[in-house]
Amino acid sequence: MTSTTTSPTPFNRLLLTGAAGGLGKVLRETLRPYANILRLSDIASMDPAAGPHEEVVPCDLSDKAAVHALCEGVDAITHFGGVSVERPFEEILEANIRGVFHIYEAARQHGIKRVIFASSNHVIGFYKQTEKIDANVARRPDSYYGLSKSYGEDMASFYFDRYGIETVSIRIGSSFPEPLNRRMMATWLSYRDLTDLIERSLFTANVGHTVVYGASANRDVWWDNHMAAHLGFEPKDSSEVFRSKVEAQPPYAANDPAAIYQGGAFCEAGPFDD
Ligand code: NAI
Ligand code: 15L
Repeated sequence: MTSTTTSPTPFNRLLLTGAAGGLGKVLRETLRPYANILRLSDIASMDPAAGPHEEVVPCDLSDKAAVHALCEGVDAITHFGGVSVERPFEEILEANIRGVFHIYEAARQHGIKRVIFASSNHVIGFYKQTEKIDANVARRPDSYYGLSKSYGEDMASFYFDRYGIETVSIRIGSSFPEPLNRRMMATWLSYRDLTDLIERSLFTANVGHTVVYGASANRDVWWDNHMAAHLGFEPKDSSEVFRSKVEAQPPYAANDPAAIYQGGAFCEAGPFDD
């Protein structure tokens, strides 16, 4: 695969799903330079459109016709909407599994050629924290949620091979203002590094389907991004500045999944039907 990073000429209309969520609120601001019009969508209510560069289009991702209408006139999609934690399978099925299918079908029908998919470290959550893995390892989902992200990555791969729709699937670690616990010292992704990674994912040519891990330049490294070297992602921030604050928390018990597995507590969430 040959790639060149082009200077970011803004898209005319960029869709951001999940715009009312934690990351969506951040990206609503930071993605502004990348589009003449940012189309913001969520099932939840959000602040009304602030200016002529924004459009708010409410949508339930599980509604195929609504997603088709949502994607009309769009040039690229940053797909961050969906259930973002472990939940009963039926909830994950509607928002994440049907939702990602609806996004790709709409992309195909509307001729949209670039998708950024908010995947997650939970597609590989059952790897041990002592292992260093790249994007070629077999996935080891740790939850129904992780399974849905794994399915989303397969959907991205299929729609590239079959229809030439390019995707960067970002296996986001933990993207919050700061790491919230000891595990997140390794998985933390600053908002600045997330935005830089999305910019590269939007504007690098010939990405095919690229899988990239989204972590800042933290001291402890579980993920090797050599398979995504063409994106040129070099994180600037590090969780190290939060170490003394985080390590003031009590240590994990030796058998706590948060101390053993990359996916931490997701490895023991649920089941919900018992
Ligand atoms: P969040 O839960 O704050 O935001 C997700 C948004 O999706 C919410 O506003 C929610 O209303 C919306 N949503 C849920 N079901 C929907 C449906 N059926 N139709 C339309 N919208 C729906 O999550 P956050 O942290 O902002 O994450 C954004 C994305 O990034 C999610 O896809 C999440 O899985 C992914 N991600 C986030 C990580 C993080 O550390 N923040 C780590 C790994 C992945
Ligand atoms: C995720 O995929 C979740 O969306 C987020 O809320 C965090 O739990 C994050 O992973 C994490 O692993 O810390």
